[in-house]
Amino acid sequence: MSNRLKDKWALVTGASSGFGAETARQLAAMGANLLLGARREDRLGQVAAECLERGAASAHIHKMDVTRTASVNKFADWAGATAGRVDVLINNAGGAHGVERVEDGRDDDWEAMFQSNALGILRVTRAVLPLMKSHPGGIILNIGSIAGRVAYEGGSAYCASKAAERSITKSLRLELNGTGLRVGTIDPGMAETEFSMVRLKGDRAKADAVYSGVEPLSAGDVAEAIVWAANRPAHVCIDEILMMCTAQAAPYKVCRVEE
Ligand code: NDP
Ligand code: 8X3
Repeated sequence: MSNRLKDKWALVTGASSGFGAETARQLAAMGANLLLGARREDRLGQVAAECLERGAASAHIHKMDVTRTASVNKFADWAGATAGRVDVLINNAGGAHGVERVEDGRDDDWEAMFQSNALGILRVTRAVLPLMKSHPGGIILNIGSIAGRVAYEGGSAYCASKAAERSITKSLRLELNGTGLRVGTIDPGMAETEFSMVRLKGDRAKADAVYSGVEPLSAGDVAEAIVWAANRPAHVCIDEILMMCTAQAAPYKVCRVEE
């Protein structure tokens, strides 16, 4: 496979764990330069060190919170000063908070999901686009979810925030037509990361139960799809990838084999 990512500048949000961290490691193995952001700076530092071991051309970190415009703008200014350009933007930061039905839903959970999963993508893209526009062939990949396509009970706000991601991706694809920039969405089903610990507010037993009796996607599986899409030639745009583990046919249809 041709390596079109060597020496390219890739910016990954939510690079401190899960898909983002693994995407950074796989981009590193392709020889990319990395600009990594998230709220946990210590974890970003660990990921950056691993990236350098794996062959990254360079790895730079900066604390950022996608729910805050000032933080995102500062991050983009830092990216501009560090790299001068961005070739690959991976809008990955986000997650789910809670599994309550609408009648029991909490405002702070709903707001957190819309702030990160929908508005975060808008903020980061707005701030980073000036670093991409004069470089045709660049690519923006947003991380959506099966939840953005198929709603399920207890998922109302998360599903809606990921449906918003899908619409944002489509609008951007239209708006950037003619610039040579590509836009796509990678939409995984259940994958074992810190996602369920965050969603279930640190309840280890409940988080483990999500993956019980099933081999879910791993962060590595999803990162492979992200890096594959980013590594296509400049005239090829992967608009969307929907991927689930074999045992999952829908958010609510998972075949579990209990021992
Ligand atoms: P993780 O919890 O392992 O990773 C989430 C990442 O997002 C962390 O690096 C976290 O960093 C970062 N993040 C969260 N909120 C913010 C914020 N406000 N500002 C900056 N960074 C933030 O989960 P995943 O890797 O699984 O999730 C990554 C994306 O994939 C999310 O958008 C999620 O919705 C989506 N997804 C997950 C699936 C799954 O089953 N795991 C399936 C489909 C989609 P930090 O806490 O340090 O800020
Ligand atoms: C995460 C996958 O099925 O928990 O986006 O919504 S699911």
